[in-house]
Amino acid sequence: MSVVGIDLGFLNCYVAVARSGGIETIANEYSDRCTPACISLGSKTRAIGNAAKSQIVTNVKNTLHGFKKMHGRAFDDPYIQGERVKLPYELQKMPNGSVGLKVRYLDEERPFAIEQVTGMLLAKLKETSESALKKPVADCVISVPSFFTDAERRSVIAAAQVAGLNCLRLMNETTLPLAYGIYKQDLPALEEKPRNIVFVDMGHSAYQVSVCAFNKGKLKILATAFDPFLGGRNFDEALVDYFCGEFRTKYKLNVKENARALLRLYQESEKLKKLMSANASDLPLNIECFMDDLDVSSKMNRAQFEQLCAPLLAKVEPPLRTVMDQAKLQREDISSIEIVGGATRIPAVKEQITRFFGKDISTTLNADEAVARGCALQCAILSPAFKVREFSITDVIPYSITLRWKSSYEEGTGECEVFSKNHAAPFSKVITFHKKEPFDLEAYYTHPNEIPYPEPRIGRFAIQNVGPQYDGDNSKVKVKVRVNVHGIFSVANASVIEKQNDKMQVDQEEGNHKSQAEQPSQADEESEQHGGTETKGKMMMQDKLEKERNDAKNAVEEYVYDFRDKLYGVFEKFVTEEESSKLTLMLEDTENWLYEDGEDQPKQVYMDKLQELRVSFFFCFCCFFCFYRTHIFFKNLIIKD
Ligand code: ATP
Ligand code: K
Ligand code: MG
Repeated sequence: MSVVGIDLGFLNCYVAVARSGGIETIANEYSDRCTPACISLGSKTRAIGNAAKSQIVTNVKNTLHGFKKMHGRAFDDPYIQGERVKLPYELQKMPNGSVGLKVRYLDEERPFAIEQVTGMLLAKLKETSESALKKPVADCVISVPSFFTDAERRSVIAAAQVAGLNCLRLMNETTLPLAYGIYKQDLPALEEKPRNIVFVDMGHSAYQVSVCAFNKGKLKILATAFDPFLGGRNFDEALVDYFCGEFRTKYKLNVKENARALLRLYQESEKLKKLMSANASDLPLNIECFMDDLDVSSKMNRAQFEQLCAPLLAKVEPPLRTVMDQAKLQREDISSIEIVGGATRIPAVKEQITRFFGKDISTTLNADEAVARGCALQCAILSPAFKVREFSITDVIPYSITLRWKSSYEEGTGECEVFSKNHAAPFSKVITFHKKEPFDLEAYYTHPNEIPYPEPRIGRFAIQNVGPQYDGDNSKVKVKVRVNVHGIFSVANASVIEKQNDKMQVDQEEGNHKSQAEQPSQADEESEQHGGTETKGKMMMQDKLEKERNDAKNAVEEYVYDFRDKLYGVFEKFVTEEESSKLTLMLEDTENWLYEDGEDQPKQVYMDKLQELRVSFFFCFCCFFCFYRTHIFFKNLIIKD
């Protein structure tokens, strides 16, 4: 089993692996630890990462970048429409309403789904890790912004599948404190007051902060806050707008009409921005043969830059205030402030943070690599093959989630908030309903204007096979809802409690839980995190292993059912009859195996089986997307040269 952590950045991606007893950020074939999130397609070739970045200006319309936040969004989404007018490549509406990135590849115009695009990028990062580890890689942990909603998270997981990666956990970028805490020897003991640290990450596209409480062997995120629309790119844009204005009067050029010139201006502005971080004096901007064979030049200094970016700098403080309010902490409760992310290198950004907290900020963590390292550590913790110091991580749910229900027969409709904002995660809750007939549950983000996403609805779940009790009374229906390790909400299962069992059930509950739920709007709570307390240590470890083994087995079973559904459903038209019967046979074999030889196997065996299924599934998925003879593309993707 591999231990790989991937920082899937808007601009820059990093991969960290566990190797020779430590976590290491690894370099790609260009000896570069940073792989640009960039894909360039040509009539015969496909370049990803560094090679693609160098083609941004030469292969303008077919070089994809800046797509991270397109995940899970419809083409009509206001964010997508806003990006569309600024991007050098085209976007188009896919048949299912999602967004397609249109390029010319293998002499054919075609749109790629965002899962395919990120899938290509992830496949590249997978390759990089494979050549470092010198073995195949499947398991990994991938980072996502903490503000990603369900749809966005699901889409990233699908992209990982396209790349042949098994994402063990989507890790919030704000959980990077793991990279900090696991090595700290001087953390307060469990019974002592925790040490509170604020983490700030400003990357190219987003700004995220978290407050984290540390004790020995554990970290708990207390709150997160963010501005999903503030990052280095906004500072670049401010510079670009300024120079466009200047070049219009000085040279009579309309830069925004020329995609190539605009891209060059973006690149030079970014360089200038970085130089200004180190140097406060006047710095030149020169671009040769910019437009109409004209060389252009200008200059800027840090003071001017800060003035230009004043509206952006004013956005640094609000999330800091929010996160402190939500954690209910005063500034003096904070031991230190750790910053990561490229854009925190802007001196004025640092000043805003320092001023707010009234103390100096620390840079204990590597600003570029901490997220990838945190992911790799998480992957190591999840891997039974790796010995990592027990470390318990409690993350938070960034938005409150509400459940609504109705049934046609009863008048009963209602709603309740099942997870409050900043509730611990992952987490399961059991909610009890009193019903005589099947009913529907709909999950929503409680406050639509809190989420940076246009659709508050998460999903609809039908609770079936509910009837009255033998005496006509309501049945007691227990529904388990959860936010899983990926930060994704689901209704995990539902069960009807038969009347004769009622008493027993209640007794058990009273023994186990603090409160007993009778009202539909109340919930028993049941923590899912594995704790780090010494007393329970060993047994819990055994339980954990057994649970993982069972989960792995269930995963195979579920996959078989799901696959079969799709094979006779969405994939049906796209898979040949011959392939279909081959796959059917394989699914049958797997199912039989589960009841016979596969009944009691180690976890790894189930995981391998799952991987086998995934590869076949991937094949179908490819056929599914192959409306227009795109076989060749997918061959490129799966067969390594
Ligand atoms: P995101 O976290 O939004 O997905 P990312 O992880 O790809 O994006 P980072 O690699 O953390 O982003 O940061 C990239 C940004 O940091 C770019 O805007 C880059 O110009 C900026 N940056 C890097 N170094 C400096 C510097 N020395 N001064 C100013 N800005 C810098
Ligand atoms: K990054
Ligand atoms: Mg980042």
